Amino acid sequence: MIDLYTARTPNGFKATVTLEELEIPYNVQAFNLSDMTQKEDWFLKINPNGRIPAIMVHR
Ligand SMILES: N[C@@H](CCC(=O)N[C@@H](CS)C(=O)NCC(=O)O)C(=O)O
Repeated sequence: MIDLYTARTPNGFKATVTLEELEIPYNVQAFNLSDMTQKEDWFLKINPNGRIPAIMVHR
């Protein structure tokens, strides 16, 4: 399964549109970037640059 971390921005939409077009199932966690969740320690372990979009693949 894929976890998609995204937000309502053009870069965020790119990842969502790609997964939708490929018909790949995914869970979505949408951030409000002004909350700065993308800079929290748990998210920096997923994407060290602290930006969305990010995808985590669970095998
Ligand atoms: N090419 C960039 C695009 C990501 C990007 O710029 N994301 C912005 C939103 S469109 C972001 O997360 N901004 C919040 C921040 O920098 O704290 C990357 O993947 O590193």
